[in-house]
Amino acid sequence: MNHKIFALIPLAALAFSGCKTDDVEPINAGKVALSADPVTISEDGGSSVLTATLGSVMEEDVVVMLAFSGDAESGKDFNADAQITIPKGQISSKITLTAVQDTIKEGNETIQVDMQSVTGAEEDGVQKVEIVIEDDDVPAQFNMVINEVLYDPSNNGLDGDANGDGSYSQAEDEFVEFVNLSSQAIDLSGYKIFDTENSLTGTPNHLVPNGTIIQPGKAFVVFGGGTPTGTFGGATVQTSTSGDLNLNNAGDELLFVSAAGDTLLRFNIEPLSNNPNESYTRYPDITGDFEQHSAHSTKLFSPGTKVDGTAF
Ligand SMILES: [Ca+2]
Ligand SMILES: [Ca+2]
Ligand SMILES: [Ca+2]
Ligand SMILES: [Ca+2]
Repeated sequence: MNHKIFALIPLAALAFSGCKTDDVEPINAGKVALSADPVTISEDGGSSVLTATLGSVMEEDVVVMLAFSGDAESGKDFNADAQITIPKGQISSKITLTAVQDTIKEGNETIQVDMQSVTGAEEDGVQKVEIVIEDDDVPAQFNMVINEVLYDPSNNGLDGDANGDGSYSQAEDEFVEFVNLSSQAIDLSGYKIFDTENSLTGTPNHLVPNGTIIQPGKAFVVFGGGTPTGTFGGATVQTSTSGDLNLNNAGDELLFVSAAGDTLLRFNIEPLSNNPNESYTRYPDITGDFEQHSAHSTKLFSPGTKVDGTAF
């Protein structure tokens, strides 16, 4: 039947060559989104790049007017243009927001950036970003986020082998991913992770070893156990000191507690208890709400990296 195969190949090739990529309009064509990077900056010379990105290029300039709110004041605590212009034919444009140094002990301050108006395109839903200015006149404040949690690794073959050690284990492949949002390194020595059961007994599921320092913007991943194998985006990777994070698929809570005993972060699994066989991740990373990982990726999880696989 070889002749049939030979007959089919040219037809398939013709079909592909006749299909231009610009035949298909993206669903966000004519819409503009806003992002900020990084989302935490130091008062001491820090800056963040605000980017307006179109879903498709436009034939006229697109002008995005920004509105700043929050407890940081424009012109006093930071400086930024209130306008981003995307020239016609370009997909995006950016401005830089810069922190203003002072000697006032005001604590960390927050800037909310919203789109006040858009000319030449349409705001893609509600676009807003939040930027924190870290005061360098007071001791560094804790500023980490839980970005991804896998409490229900898939038991289908090795689909759930999140720690990459070549075997699936419900207890070992569970993980939690943190990101240090601070512009300063943080020493997590003696910090603890508890689930609900262990918080009652006082024995942590994980006691962070001495000397665990997470650099600014970098990720920290704790697996239940096993032998984590891979690069994990260069994240600091540990396995739980108890051998089990023991995150139940329903009705459990994960607590992140400082060495001094203060509960700093909580992740409540209950609202997300639908046995997804994949992780829940913030989307967009860091700033978004928790969503199932595969909604935004071909992967079921991304320990140590952003959803798209790039490093923090
Ligand atoms: Ca200062
Ligand atoms: Ca200050
Ligand atoms: Ca494994
Ligand atoms: Ca991730």
